[in-house]
Amino acid sequence: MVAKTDPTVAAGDADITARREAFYARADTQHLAPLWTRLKALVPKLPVHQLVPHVWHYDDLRPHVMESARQISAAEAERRVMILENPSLRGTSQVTNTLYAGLQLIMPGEVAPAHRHTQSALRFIVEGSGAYTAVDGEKTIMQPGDFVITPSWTWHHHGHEGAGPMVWLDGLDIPLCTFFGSTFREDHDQAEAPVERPLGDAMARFGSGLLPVGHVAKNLNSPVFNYPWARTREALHVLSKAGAPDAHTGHWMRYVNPVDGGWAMPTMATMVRLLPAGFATQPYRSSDSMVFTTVEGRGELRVADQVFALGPRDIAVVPGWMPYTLHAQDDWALFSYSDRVAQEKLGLWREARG
Ligand code: GTQ
Repeated sequence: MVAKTDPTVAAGDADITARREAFYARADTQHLAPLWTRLKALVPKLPVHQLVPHVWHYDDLRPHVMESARQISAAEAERRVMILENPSLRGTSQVTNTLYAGLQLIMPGEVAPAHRHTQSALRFIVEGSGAYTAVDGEKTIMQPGDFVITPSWTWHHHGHEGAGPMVWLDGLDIPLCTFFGSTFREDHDQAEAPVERPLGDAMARFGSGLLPVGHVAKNLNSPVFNYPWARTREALHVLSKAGAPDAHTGHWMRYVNPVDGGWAMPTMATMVRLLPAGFATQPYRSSDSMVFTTVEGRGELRVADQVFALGPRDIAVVPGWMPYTLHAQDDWALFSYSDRVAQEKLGLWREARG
């Protein structure tokens, strides 16, 4: 039954605001607040966030990244990284609400010392060759376009036995771990953690269309921890000849954990797409804010009413639920990462075409 008289109105409209404010003040002394003044903001119809779309052109970043090596060694810095901050989140080390992005530089002969942390890290190699990362007892030599995984709580260090500077994009779920209050780190007692298996061991065991019989997963990540660009590129080009690209997303593939067919990492979705020269996508949006980088080719990214030209090694961030389109000038290969895996596991992820 609906009450015939509303006691809040019965006292007289003129007093109502003052009476409520006085009530809020009394409740406030007990660290209590009314929901109804905040409900629409707390539970909005559509995602509300401060993020803005942005593009970092590698040519503009590179001099600063290179200068970092003249300012500090990898050993002293522990990780010599220039952080990419969303322009609306300056000072937070966030590229999105849940993700971090940075450009890490290592010079020949340097070692970035071994540590481990609960945050998961991905590396997407931007330039150079000959550097390695050692993860959980195995080294891998990195090449531009390779996607490399550092699972949560695994020992890792980086080194460079080749020539010339080596730069990669670091993607970590740092803000997500901070939000959950689940951030832990530990330093190894040696700069280089023990390497126990030969180069290529993980690829042979897990990345060759085979799995060791009786294999039991060690953690929630793909045991293939380096997905080399040469193989990814070949796959994209072969499939692009076999059929038309998806109208909204292009030829879009995800990096897969061969053990269970799921995502390669437990919090971050890593994907790669090829857009044939001249192809333009129809608008697409999803609830995961996404970081993009161009591997090869160039094109135009439109987000809301902004237009960004993206060339090789440029990095972009597209806020969740903002429609975007991609228009390829030449065959355009784009890597991306987002928190889609975490959103899917929590039943939150949405997408819309058009
Ligand atoms: O390479 O372990 O960009 O721990 C930030 C934190 C890289 C790393 C980053 C890290 C690392």
